[in-house]
Amino acid sequence: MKSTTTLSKFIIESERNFPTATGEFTSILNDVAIACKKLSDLVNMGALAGVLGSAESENVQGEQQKKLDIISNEVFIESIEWSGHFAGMASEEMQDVYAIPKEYPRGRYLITFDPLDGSSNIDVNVSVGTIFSILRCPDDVDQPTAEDFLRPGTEQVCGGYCLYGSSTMLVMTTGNGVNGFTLDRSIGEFILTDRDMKIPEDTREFAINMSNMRHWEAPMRRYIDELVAGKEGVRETDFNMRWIGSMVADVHRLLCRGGLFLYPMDAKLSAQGKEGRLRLLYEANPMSFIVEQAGGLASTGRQRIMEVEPHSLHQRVPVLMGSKNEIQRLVDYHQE
Ligand code: AHM
Ligand code: MG
Repeated sequence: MKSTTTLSKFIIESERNFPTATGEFTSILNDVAIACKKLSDLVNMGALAGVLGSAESENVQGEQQKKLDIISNEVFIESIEWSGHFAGMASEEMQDVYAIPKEYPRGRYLITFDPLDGSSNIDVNVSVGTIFSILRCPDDVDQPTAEDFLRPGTEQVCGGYCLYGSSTMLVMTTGNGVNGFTLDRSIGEFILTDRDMKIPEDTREFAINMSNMRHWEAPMRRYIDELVAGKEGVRETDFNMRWIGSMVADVHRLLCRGGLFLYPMDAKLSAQGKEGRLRLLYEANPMSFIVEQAGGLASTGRQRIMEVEPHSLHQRVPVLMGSKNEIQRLVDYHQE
């Protein structure tokens, strides 16, 4: 019989390489995995679970919330708050830091998450995902405030996402490469299917919302103009474009076969007082951690994303990530 590696086995075996490891991380990731399994089930049931449609409410960022945004947030919190591993949490769906209820012990870690990213896709049966980032809580802090979460992405101890696509996949890094696990529904376990994922350094595929083109800055327009010009242009190659509109699905594609995921700064965003479209702490940072660990690059155009010093919980940043050589070229255009 073919032997399989479950997520738990993989983490336990990885922890054995670190003599000081306490096993706490195995437990944390198991809880996160359980949350993702529950969300996978809800997303999969769709209309049958009565979870589709608008919640008729707005989140802290003034965006329409879906019923499933709110339910996912509750499911995620409820799955991990009791464990004693976390000192606090922050989510896209909550304005302030979520304090661990008094009845549960407080732990040494902080987690930020987007429980259901790309949720505008949910009602049309297109892939969505969960994104999470784990930080160590400062030793002297018992009741973390927003300040304690404002740390650059380089301090993350784990970054991951779960993609609810044609299959459900959990992809994560703890700083030793990137591994992908596919949910085997017959036994309810995530199985290691994609060991040490690597992003090809070159690519002929990019993902961007082209409808914003007229608002982009000059370096971005130049770069995309050159790609779109194809064989007849300066690049002398035809490029292909894909845009799912779910960051998790678009980034997963580039992790599997190379590519670029671009949500640059634009004039429309700055007119709205925004510093980008995607959120730094629970979207850009964990995805950058994964992309870098898989050999890619992740930049705002002017700075490595993971080195951005956060100033607020729901801060946004421009995101340019993916295959190394193309992102480097785009960053060079920004510097010229
Ligand atoms: P959300 O967190 O409200 O779901 O928004 C994030 C999503 C990303 O998944 C996706 O890449 C982006 O928004 C798409 O934006 P747009 O609709 O502007 O193309
Ligand atoms: Mg999101």
